[in-house]
Amino acid sequence: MADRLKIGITCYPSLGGSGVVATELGKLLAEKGHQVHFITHSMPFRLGKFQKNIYYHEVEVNDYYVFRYPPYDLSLASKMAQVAKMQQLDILHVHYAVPHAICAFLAKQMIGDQLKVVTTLHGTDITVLAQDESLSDIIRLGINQSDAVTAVSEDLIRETRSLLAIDKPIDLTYNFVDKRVYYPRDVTGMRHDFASSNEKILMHISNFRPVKRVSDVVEVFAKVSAAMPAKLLLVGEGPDLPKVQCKIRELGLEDRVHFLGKQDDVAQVISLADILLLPSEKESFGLVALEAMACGVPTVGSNAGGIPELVTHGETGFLAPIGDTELMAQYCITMLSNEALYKRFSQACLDRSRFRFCNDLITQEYENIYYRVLGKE
Ligand code: GMT
Repeated sequence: MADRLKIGITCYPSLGGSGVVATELGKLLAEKGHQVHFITHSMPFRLGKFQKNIYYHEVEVNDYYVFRYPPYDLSLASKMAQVAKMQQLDILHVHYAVPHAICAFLAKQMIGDQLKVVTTLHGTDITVLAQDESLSDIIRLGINQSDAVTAVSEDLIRETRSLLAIDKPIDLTYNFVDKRVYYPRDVTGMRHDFASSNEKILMHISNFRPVKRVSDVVEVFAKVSAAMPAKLLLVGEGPDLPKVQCKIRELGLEDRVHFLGKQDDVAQVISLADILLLPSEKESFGLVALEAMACGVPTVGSNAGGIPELVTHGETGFLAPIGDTELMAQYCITMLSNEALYKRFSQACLDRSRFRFCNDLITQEYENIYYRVLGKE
């Protein structure tokens, strides 16, 4: 049995994919016998029930009256150092360069070189923030001072190198799904609540930020539903929701679209769909497409960022240039009007998710990185 480690994890506890990946990874590491300490400003939303080997340390921000802005980053760095010292952490694994890699760097200055820092880049820290000149130098510092850096796609590794001129090796660690949670669920009964038996279900799940191009989802759906009976299920909420509601009204689609709001049981909800739509402008990986894939649901979307590394065009879904809603709709119609073809895609989704993106494999990849930086290979 390899060494059991003490690992601190910091992430945005309430934020989409990166928070999910960080939390699920922590749970899996704890199951394997490592001691995992979450150091975050609130309880990670996917942490769930009590589990052996998992600890939560809340970062409290000092609101001293001379501070114009409460110094969250300094409180986090101090808390990381405190927990590292008290619990004798081996590793601080931070998700997102800003501010977490910088805080970990500060914590390491307080603790000493025996504390190793692993930083995972998830996307917008690079694709958006690294383009802001006021932040690029500090992001570069956080990356260069980490003992290991991982990114969730080859595309994100390339972007990090080109935007920040980073030479340091960056490990590829794809997003993953827990195969005990993500598998095709039997939702026959529930499906009738949303669509009749001759209707296909298209679905989109996101935080409705502009980068997700949810208006394209509506355009694709309008074209598909003009060709065959279909319903659209929209899951999640966010800044673009009012604009999307407006577009649905403009196109007269109100009676064919259901808004489900935020949902926790993604595996159950996604199993309702025939196709997941992901037409994003930027997407470093696209965890939701993997969640769909693991439930046997193919994706039709854009070829942005890391999506093509996940969705194999013509095998587990179809990808089109960003904004090409005509082509995306054609792809949906092709798949949905040929049952044999659809079954082949659905099976390929199950095989690929289990083979390349399963929890055992990716957890092992992270563990190998921890052992490497600790010199315990
Ligand atoms: O996609 C979002 O808006 C949430 C964002 C996040 O920071 O949680 O997701 C990013 O990280 C996920 C986990 O690695 C990736 O699967 C998403 O593709 C990535 N989002 C973007 O790059 C826009």
